[in-house]
Amino acid sequence: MTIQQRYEDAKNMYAQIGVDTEQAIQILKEVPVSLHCWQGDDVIGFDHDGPLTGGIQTTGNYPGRARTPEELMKDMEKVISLCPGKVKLNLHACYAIFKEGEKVDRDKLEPKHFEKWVEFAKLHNIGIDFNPTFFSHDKVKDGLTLSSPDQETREFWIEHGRACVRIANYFAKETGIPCVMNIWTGDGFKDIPADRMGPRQRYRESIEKILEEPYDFKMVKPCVESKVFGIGVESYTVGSAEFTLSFAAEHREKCMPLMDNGHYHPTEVVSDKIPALLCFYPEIALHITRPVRWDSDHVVLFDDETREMAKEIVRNDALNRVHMALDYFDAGINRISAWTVGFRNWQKAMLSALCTPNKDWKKMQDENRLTELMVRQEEIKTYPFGDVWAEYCRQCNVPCDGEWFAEIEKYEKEVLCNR
Ligand code: RNT
Ligand code: ZN
Repeated sequence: MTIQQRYEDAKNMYAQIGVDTEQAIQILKEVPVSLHCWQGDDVIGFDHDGPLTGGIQTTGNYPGRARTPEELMKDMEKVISLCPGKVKLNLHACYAIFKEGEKVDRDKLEPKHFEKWVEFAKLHNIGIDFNPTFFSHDKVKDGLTLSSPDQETREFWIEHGRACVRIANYFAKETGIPCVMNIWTGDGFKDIPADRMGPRQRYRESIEKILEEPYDFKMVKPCVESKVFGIGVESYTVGSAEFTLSFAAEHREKCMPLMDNGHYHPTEVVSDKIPALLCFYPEIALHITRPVRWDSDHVVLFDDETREMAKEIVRNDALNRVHMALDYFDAGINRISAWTVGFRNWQKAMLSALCTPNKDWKKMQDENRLTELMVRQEEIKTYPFGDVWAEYCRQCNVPCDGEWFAEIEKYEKEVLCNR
C-alpha cells in the first residue's frame, strides 16, 4: 500500500470520531516554529573563544561541529530539507558575522553584522527570531550581567540589549515577519545570597531600559525567560518565574513571558502553565526542550509531556498566540539528527493534537462524563496517526520516517567527518 492509500483509511477512521485530518494538515503547514542555530555548534557562536558560561552546558564530543557561519548555514539547510512545516531561524547575538578585522564588542553590534543571516532567511523565505547573548563573555561580572551591582557592567549589558532591539527591528523589517527577541540571563548565585531583592530591582530597571529602545510590538516581540537554577547557580536565580511573569504582566503592551519547559522543578509541567498564562496574556512564548532530571536540554521526544503541551496550544485555539522555539543542545550524537528529531517531534506533537476531537472531549468534561472521556483518550492512542504523519511529510515534500536517516548518514560521511 502507498502512503496515500494508507492515509485514506486513516482519514476515514479519524472522520468517524469527528476529526478532519486534512484540515489538521493544512493548519499545521502554516504554523512557524523556530529552529535554534545553537544546536549546530554547541552554543559557541562566532564572537569569542572562551567557554560556554551562564549555568548551561553541552556535553559530548561528536564529530562535525559547525565552526564557521558557512558550515552552520549548510547544516541548517540540511535540517530544513528534512523537516516538514514552517521554519523560523532562531539566532543568538554571539552568531554575528564579522568581516576581516571588523570585530566589535556586543554593546556595539549593528544590523550589518547579521546581513548574511538575513540573506539566508530571505533565500529560504523564513522569519528570524533573536536573542541577546548575556553569557560566555568577560563582561559577565561575578556571574551577573543586567542585575550586577556594578553600574558599568549593567550599562554594557543594557547597551547590548538595546543594540539587539535595533537588530530585531532590522530582521522584522527585512523579512516582513515578526521577530521574537528573548531576554535570558544566567544571573544568580551558587550559594545563599544576603540580598535577593536588590538584584531583582536592578534586573527590572535594566530590562526596562532595554525596552526603551523604540520598536513596534506587532513586529518586534521581546520576551523574558525565567529559570529556576543553573550549574554553579544553584541557590538563587534573579530572573525567577515570579519575577518574569510579573515583569511581563506589568509591561504587557511591549513584552511577553517565555516559558522554557526545562526551567521548573521536575514535577511541574509547562503544559499546565500554558492555559494559565493564556487567561492573562494575549501572547506568550515557549522554549521547547527535554529536561532529564534537570535543565539538561536533551533532544525533544514525542513523549507525553511534549504532546500535552501541544494539546494545550491547539485546543485553546492558541496556535497564533504562542511563539514556539526549540531550545536544546546535544553534542553527544550527530547534531543534524538531533535537530531533525526534535523539530519533527514537535511537528508530530502538534499534528497529533490537531487530530484530536477536542470539542467533543471538552463537552464530555463539562457534562461530567469522565468515564467516557478516559476511554476515548485511551482509545485514540492506538489510532493510525503514523499514516497521517506520513501524508503530512509527503505533502511537505520531505522524507517520511524511515527514509531520512540514510541522508543523515550520507551527510555525516561526506561533510561532517571532513571537518
Ligand atoms: C538557558 C536558557 C536559554 C538558552 C539559550 C541558548 O537555560 O534556556 O534560553 O538555552 O538562550
Ligand atoms: Zn531556553
